[in-house]
Amino acid sequence: MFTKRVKALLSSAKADVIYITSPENLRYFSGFTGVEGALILSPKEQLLLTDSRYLLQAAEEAPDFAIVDVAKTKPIDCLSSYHPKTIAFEESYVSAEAYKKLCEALPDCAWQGIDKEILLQRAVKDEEELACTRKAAKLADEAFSEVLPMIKEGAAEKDIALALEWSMRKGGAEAASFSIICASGVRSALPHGVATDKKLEKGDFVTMDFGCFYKGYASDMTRTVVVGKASDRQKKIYETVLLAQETALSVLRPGLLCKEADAAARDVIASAGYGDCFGHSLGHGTGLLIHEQPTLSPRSEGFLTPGMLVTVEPGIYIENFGGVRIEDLVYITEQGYENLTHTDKRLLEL
Ligand SMILES: [Mn+2]
Repeated sequence: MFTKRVKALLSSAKADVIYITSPENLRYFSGFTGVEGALILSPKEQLLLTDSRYLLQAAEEAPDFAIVDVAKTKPIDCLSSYHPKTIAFEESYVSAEAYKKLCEALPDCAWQGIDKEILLQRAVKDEEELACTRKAAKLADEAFSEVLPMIKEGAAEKDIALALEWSMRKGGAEAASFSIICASGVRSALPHGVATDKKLEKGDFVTMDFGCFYKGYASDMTRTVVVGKASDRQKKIYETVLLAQETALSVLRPGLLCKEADAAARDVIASAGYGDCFGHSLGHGTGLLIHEQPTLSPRSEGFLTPGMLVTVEPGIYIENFGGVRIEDLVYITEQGYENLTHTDKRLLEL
């Protein structure tokens, strides 16, 4: 019996057989959460090939798939048994070495990438994926309010990052969705300043960018606070980023070009005089990976559709001074969007 997701992929692929090996796509198409295995999909059948470490788990997690022990049938022999003329595969995942071997084993076969089709399919989430993401976002919100009392002069960035991760994991997350960013003082000008031993000082901006995986789905949020009283310059930067973030949110709706969302935030930052201080794109999709389609950047070609998850995260970064980023994770609906991040965005002076 074909799963819905496999059916959709088979109808968009123009190959005789589809060969999938990345952990995220194994999981997406079959439900199997092991990190090594292969899916071989054809109009005839859907197979999950894996080794003895995972055979029982595979049968349990992927009940709609025929499970094949790779000790008995190697993926390459299985593929060749279809006598395919074309095989679709993940060209951005398969290593050059593995690709060479595949070509040598099946010299008359044409290999074509299927990454684009898969990313498009994964960009639109179903109810179950939304529910997992909603929970992951909630765990991040809860971690922030739990850790808030700790954010004060003398606390180490690393300890704050660890406390955020501890809280999310305690709440049921499998892991942090990336190396948690906690960057204070001049370090907050580093958009991806992973936490260090630096201690928070009076007057520091503190940018915390974090999230977790819940049942495989990532969340992502950022808040920036000030230790002690904010200066006028800090207030102006913060209010500009907040206005940019809220302006971008206000235009989100199905049909909007991804680059229009980016421009909405970028224009606010530029007209406040900080045009050179916002180097990254406005946001990205999330899902089984922390960065998925779509991308909200000035170069994006796509547009928003209901079911997409995107982050909205403008920032201003000033070398030798500091930076601010504010990020929410939102779900695109038929009418507009739903914000999955609920932590307040007014400037906190701690
Ligand atoms: Mn992000």
